[in-house]
Amino acid sequence: MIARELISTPSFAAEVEQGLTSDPKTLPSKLFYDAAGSALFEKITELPEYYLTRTELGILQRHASAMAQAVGPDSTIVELGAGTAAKTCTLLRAFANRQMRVLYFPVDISWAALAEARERVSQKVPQAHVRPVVADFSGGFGFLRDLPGRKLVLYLGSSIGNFETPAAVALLRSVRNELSAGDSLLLGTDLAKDPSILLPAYDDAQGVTAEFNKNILRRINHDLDADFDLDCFRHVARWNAAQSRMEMHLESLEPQTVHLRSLNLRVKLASRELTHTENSYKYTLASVREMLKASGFSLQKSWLDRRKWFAVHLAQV
Ligand code: AVJ
Repeated sequence: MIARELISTPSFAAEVEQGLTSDPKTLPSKLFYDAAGSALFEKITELPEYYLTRTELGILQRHASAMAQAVGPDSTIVELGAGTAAKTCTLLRAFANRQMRVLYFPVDISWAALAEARERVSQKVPQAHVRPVVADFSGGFGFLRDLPGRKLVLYLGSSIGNFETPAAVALLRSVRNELSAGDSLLLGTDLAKDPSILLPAYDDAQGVTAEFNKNILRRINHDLDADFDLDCFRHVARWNAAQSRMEMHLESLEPQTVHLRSLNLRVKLASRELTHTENSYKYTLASVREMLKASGFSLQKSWLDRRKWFAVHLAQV
């Protein structure tokens, strides 16, 4: 595996300190994904209310060969935030069925997830050559330049939705800047829909999403020797219509002071005070087209499920 040094990445401690001393308080959503958080997210993807993963998988299954045809032969497939590559096998198989050479570079911050991805792909699509890359996006996308051939970059799961538009455009633009004419991007985005569908997807009956949200406090307790009492917080999911995004917050249930010993920091929280932990933007075809255009891509085709809940877009450099 290829490992990258991430000198410019602010540390977990620095990001937590920055967020908890801001007004309003925030904790960046990327901090969710320690081993426990990643396992909880996997559980979320299987919840009845969380339609995103299975809807995107349905789109990929139904349209994989059309996608492979639109992309054309002999592409090197690079997946950003590949995780365990559960959804990607369908697509890789469609490429393999068209007798194209399939070279697959899953990129992720988690070495363990990549090991699983490699295992899964070699079992399900034996024709594929898998080359895992350990990298964090805050280190840039320079690794794309080193990869051989015409490239198809996959960015699935509406992961882009965690970024506010300027940051999303900056991310896509820095991907674009490492690509050349003829390369393409396959982007998965959740779509705006009735809040009666969105709210339960981010506040499920079993409380898995609440646990996922609170796990960030557990992680801070563990990694920064802090004393958050998880029972003194409530998971809050909100639809922000003006910004077209779902938000997650942690609401303090009482006035309290938390001690983060490793940072020598005491954080005061008022009763009902919210700490913002995640944005999850919900797009329209027009807003995706706009975002891609601003990033130097041109939207070629969008595939949607029947209910128009999710979309997978092919864009050209
Ligand atoms: C992994 C960012 C796509 O925003 O839906 C799931 C994360 N947060 N439930 C999303 C998440 C709450 C997820 N993404």
